Amino acid sequence: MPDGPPAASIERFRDWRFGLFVHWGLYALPARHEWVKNREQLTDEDYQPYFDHFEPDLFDPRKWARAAREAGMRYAVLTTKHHEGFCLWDSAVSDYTVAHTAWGAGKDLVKQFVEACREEGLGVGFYHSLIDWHHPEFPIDLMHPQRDDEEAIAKAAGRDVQVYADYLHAQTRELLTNYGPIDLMWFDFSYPGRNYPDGRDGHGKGRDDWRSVELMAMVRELQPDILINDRLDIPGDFVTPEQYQPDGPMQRDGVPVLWEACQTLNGSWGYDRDNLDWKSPELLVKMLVDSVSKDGNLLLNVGPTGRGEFDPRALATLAAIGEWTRLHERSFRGARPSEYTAPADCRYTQNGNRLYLHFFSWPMGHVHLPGLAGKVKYAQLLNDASEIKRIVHEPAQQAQNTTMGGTASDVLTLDLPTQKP
Ligand code: FUL
Repeated sequence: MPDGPPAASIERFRDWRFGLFVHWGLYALPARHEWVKNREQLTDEDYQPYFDHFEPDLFDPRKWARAAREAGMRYAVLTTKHHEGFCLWDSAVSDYTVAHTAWGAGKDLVKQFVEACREEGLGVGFYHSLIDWHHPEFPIDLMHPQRDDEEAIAKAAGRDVQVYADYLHAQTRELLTNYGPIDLMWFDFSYPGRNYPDGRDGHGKGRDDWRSVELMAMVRELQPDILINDRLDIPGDFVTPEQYQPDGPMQRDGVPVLWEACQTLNGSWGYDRDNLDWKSPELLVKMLVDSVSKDGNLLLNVGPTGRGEFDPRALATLAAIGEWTRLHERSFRGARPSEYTAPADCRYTQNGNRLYLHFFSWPMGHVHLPGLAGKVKYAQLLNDASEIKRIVHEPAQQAQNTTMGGTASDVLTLDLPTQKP
């Protein structure tokens, strides 16, 4: 059994650079964050109406996949099951699935999603939650919705998390057996202290609740080309900074590691109707460029509505990003970081012998590029291929006077339009 994925899977993932995350489940109906069950300490009974009313009549994953592709994304990751426990496929080991809803008899939304991605030429990833607030053997721990309910805790005393682990393994096996080759397995998430500090649930520290090593070995056996993320409490194939951009290329134990930043459109992963805190398309493009300049990917999330659509705000954001990616694709797809250090508020990406300079704020007339004198044959704006006419190559001595940073390396100066084109 190989320890890791083949190099071709790694390079394909690095080349994609930009993907879609989809958080979709029953929580789309309350429409106030995917952790609503936990945050509001809802019981299964409180949550039942969302199961009863799950009728996503507008669900059409081809529309999702098309929107992703037009935004410039090349892979998509779907929440097959989030912490609430509801499964989007017809799992043989659960009744808490779409196929058991009144609307969804016989339906398998994961299958439809996979087919839609393949039709649009997108890579496919499965998000799968380790946490399950519905499963009868999942312990009531400090993160559980019933954490303050003494009666529920007393009743849950005999729960056996290993029975739950069997379920987790069986479901993972289904997901990786029934849908052909899958590119990414995105587990979420392990956490310390799942037991009560006083050991009330009968487990001590250092438990192996998910049987992570065994789980990962099974994933590799079923899907030898797959990449697995890092949230199983053991090192995976790629790391997943959440809602932040790392300072530079990421490392594990001093060695570069594959990584993917995941970011929301508005602070919630699941559909959150009243959340007005939307990130601008401009900021999101900067996050994409920033990731690529540091050799990472960006996985950008949409939380579809309870009817199964991307809401107009999400679509507008994706469309605006798509305008940028259409014109600037070669600066990020398949791109790698550059050996040069970009000036302040800029990022470099590189594709072959072409170096791309991205401005996070438009410079005042010209820009000085340390280390590049004599190395650039031709310069142009990428959006319209218009030539940058005046390029001044200065050796280090002269450059000392002109560069703001006073660097000792040779400087290239480009004159730019005064207005951002
Ligand atoms: C977190 C989860 O708890 C969030 O709900 C979301 O799925 C995010 C990507 O990972 O850890």
